[in-house]
Parts: sequence; structure tokens; C-alpha cells
Amino acid sequence: MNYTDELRARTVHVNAVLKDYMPRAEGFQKTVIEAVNYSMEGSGKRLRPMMMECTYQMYGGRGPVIGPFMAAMEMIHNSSLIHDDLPALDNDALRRGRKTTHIEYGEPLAIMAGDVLLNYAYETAVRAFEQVPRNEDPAQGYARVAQALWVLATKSGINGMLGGQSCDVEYEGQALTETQVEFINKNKTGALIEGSLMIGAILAGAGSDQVQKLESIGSDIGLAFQIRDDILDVTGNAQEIGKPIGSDVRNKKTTYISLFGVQAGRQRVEQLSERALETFDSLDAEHGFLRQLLEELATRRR
Ligand code: GRG
Repeated sequence: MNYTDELRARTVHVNAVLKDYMPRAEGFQKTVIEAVNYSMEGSGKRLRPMMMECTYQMYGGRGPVIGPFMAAMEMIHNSSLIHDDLPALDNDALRRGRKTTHIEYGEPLAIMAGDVLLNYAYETAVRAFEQVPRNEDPAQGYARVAQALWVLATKSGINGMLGGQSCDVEYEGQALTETQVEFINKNKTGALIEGSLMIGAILAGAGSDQVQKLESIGSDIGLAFQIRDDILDVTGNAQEIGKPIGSDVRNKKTTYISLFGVQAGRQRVEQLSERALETFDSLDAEHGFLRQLLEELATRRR
């Protein structure tokens, strides 16, 4: 299968996994669940669960234990997008080509939907304990799920996505150094990508040296991904990326692009991608599709 067909097939597969784990909209709390499902149903690229499943397969992982973690990671990512679009943060009305959750459901319910989705992610991830394969030592299977849960929680938290985003919000309107911008990008965007690559490998039983290398690949790719996002915010096509451009200038954000310009941004993305691919090639296992996916992210247009 060529890369484009495989990307399409893998996206369809991730969407099917997500559908299995989404909550049913029923009961008095039906509307907030509808808001949660609305945010998840958009045409997201599903990169994080896709990367996670790739590293799982790369180290010989088989079976359904990965499913709850794939869904949980996308839920955490989506909860962050709901909150990121709120009037108090980026104040965006469009995401993935459709109305953002607070425009569709109102601000109070969108705040709740973000919280509900963040919590539901953990309600979902713990279901992996039920999926530990019966044909291997259960203690080893449970230990892997516990370690994966720890990575999921820490990469999302104050030393990961939430830490980076908190600084992004607090420092808005201030002149920042490259080190501060890099800290924000590595955490608010890189941490979930690091976590995704690591969790797949952990659940498949890869050694800690491999998991550490995947963390460093995730860090480089995550930083490159955010710089690419900042480039698209200046040069992108709003229709193609499904959200308005110019958000960083409007919100007075210091980005790698506002510091050094688009050209330098492109060079930095290339440098980071090259380093990530070098590390990828030094791993003990191969995955042609994942390698190409990581390569394509450097030049993505949406
Ligand atoms: C309630 C969990 C929670 C979080 C609040 C707002 C916030 C904290 C964090 C925001 C972090 C953030 C939005 C970082 C930007 C990451 C980024 C580049 C997102 C776009 O990712 P894509 O391109 O989007 O993968 P799709 O739509 O394809 O999924």
C-alpha cells in the first residue's frame, strides 16, 4: 500500500477505535456528552493515536490493549482544543472547518465539555487493564498498563501540556526569549506527541532505551510541529487548515516566527526533523509508514 492509501486506512481505523470508546449521549447530562462527541467528531488528523499504534506494532504489539490508550490520548488532545478555543484563551470560532464547541454549545457547556473529556480520558485508559492478554504473565501486562498510565498523566500535566499552555497564557503580550518559547512549545505541543510514541512502545514491551529514544524523537517532532503550526498561522490557507489564520498576532504571542521569521522557522523545522529521523533510524525496530509520517509532518499544510 502506498503512503497516502495507508494514511487514509489508518485514519479510518483510528476513527473506528474512537467511536468504540465515546460515551453515549443519554441521561440528564446528555447535552454535555453531545458537546464532547461534537468536538471529537471533527475531521482531526488523529496523529497522536496513529503514532501510538505504530510504535505498538513496531515492537511486536498485538491485541486490543492499545485501544483505550489511543482513544484516551485523542480525548486529552481534544479537551485541550476545546479550552484553547475559548474566549478567555485564543477566542477562535472555527476549528477543523466547523464551529468551535463554545460557539455551538455556549461557553459554560464548552468549559464543562473540556473537563468531562479530560476526565473521561482516564476513565477510558484504565479500561486497558481489562484488555491485558491472557496468554502472558498478567503481572507484566498490568505493570505495562500502569507505566503507560503514568506517561499519559505526566505528559498531559504540569510537567507537560498543561505546564506549557499555562506559561503560554500567562506570558501573552510579553517579549519572550527563545528558551522560553522553546519551553512552551516542547510542553504544550511536544509532550503529547512524546507520550504517544512512548506509550505504544511501553505496551508492546520495548526496552527503556528504546522508550527514551522515542521520547527524544517526540520532543524534536513536537517542537517542529508547533513551529510549523506557527508558520501556517502566518502563511497558511484558512480553508485548508480549517481555522482562521493570524491568531498569534491577534493574541500578541511571541512565537519562533515572530522572533526569527518564517525562513528561519522553516530551517529549524528541517533541522529538528532530520535529527528526529536520525534517532528513528538508530532504533532496534523499523516502521516504514511511521518514518514517512514523521517526515511528512515537517512540510504539512494543515
Ligand atoms: C482542559 C486538558 C485541558 C487543557 C487546557 C488549552 C490547553 C490546556 C492546552 C492547549 C494546548 C494546545 C492547543 C497546543 C497546540 C497543539 C496543536 C498544534 C494542536 C493542533 O493539533 P493537530 O494539528 O490538530 O494535530 P487536529 O485538528 O488535526 O487534531
